[in-house]
Amino acid sequence: MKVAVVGATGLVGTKMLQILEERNFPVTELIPVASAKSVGKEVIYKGKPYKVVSVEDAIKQKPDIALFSAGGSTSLEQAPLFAEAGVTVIDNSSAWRMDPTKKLVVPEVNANVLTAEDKIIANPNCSTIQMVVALKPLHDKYKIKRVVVSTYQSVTGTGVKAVDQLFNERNGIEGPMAYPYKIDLNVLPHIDVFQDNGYTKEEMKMVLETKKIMGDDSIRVTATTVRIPVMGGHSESVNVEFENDFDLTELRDLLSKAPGVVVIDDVANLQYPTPLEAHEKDDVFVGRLRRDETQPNTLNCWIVSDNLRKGAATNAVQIAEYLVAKNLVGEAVGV
Ligand code: 11C
Repeated sequence: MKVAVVGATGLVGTKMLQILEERNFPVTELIPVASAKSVGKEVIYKGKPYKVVSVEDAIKQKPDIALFSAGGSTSLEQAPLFAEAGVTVIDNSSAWRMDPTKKLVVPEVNANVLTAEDKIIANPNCSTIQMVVALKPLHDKYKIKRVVVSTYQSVTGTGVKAVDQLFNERNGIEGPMAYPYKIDLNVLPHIDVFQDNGYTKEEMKMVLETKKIMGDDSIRVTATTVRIPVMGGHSESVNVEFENDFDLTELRDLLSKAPGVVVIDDVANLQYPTPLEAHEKDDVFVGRLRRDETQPNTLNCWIVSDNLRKGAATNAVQIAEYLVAKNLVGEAVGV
C-alpha cells in the first residue's frame, strides 16, 4: 500500500507513523504530507528520513490510503481532493463524522459497515471510541437504555500547544495559552466550543457519535467533558442503565473476553485503570465495575485509554488494516 499521512508533523500524525511501523502495516511507499510551513521538513519512519510534501504533490503520487489528521477545515477542503483521485481517506477530524453518507467506524464495533465504495471514512472522537469499545459487548447482551458519562481528558487531546501550556505553567514560564484558564493544578469543564444548548461540542460528539457507531438511535447519552492536567490518556466515569438485568460476574467475564478491552478490576488489591498505566498501550481498560445501587439494571464503571492511540491513530490504522484484509482498498478494487 502507498500510504499518505496528512498532518504528519502533528501529535496524532506522528503517532500514526509510529503505529504503522509498530503494527508492520504493509507500506510500500510512505508519503508524509503537511501544510506549507512544514513542507521540506523530515519525519522518520522505520529509521529512515522522509521529506514532507504538499497535498498537491501527494495526490500526484496516487496513494492507496490517506490517513488524515489535519483538523476539520483542512479535511473538509482536502479529503475530497484525495477521494476524487481514487484514494481512500481515513479522517481523524470531526468534519465528516455525522455526514449520513460517510461511515463512522470503530473496528471492534462496526467494521462490517465498510465497503470498497467508502472513499472518506470517519474516525470517531477519542472519548467516544474508548466508551463504545467497552459498551458494545454490554449493549449486545443487556441492551443499553441510557448512559451518563463524565470525562477526565488528557491535554494531548488538544495538541502540542496545550502540552506546552501545561509544562510552561509547571516550570513557571510565560507562554501561549491553549486554554482560557491555567490547566496545571486545575480542572476545566470545557472541551471544544459551547453549543446553543449549553453543552460543548465534545459532549455532543459523545451523544451523537455513540448512536451512529452502535447503529442504535434509541441509546440515550448525556455527557460532561472535562480537561485535566494529565498526559497519558482519557478517563471516563460511566453510568449505564440497561433494559435487562445483569449478573456482575458474568458482565465482568463478558468484558474481559471483548476485543480491545482489558479488565483491571480488583479493588481488594487496589487494581483499577489509570492514564499513566494506559499510556502507550492500544487497549481500552475497564475497572471499578459495580452496581448502581440507586436503581435497577444499572452499572457504574471506569474506562481509560490512550487518546492518541486507540482514541485516534491506532483506530485509524485498524480501519486501514480491515480494508486491506477484506480487499476493500488499493489495486484489488481497481484504484
Ligand atoms: C480532546 N477529544 O480531547 C478531543 C480531541 O473531535 O477529534 C479530538 C477532537 C476530535 O480535546
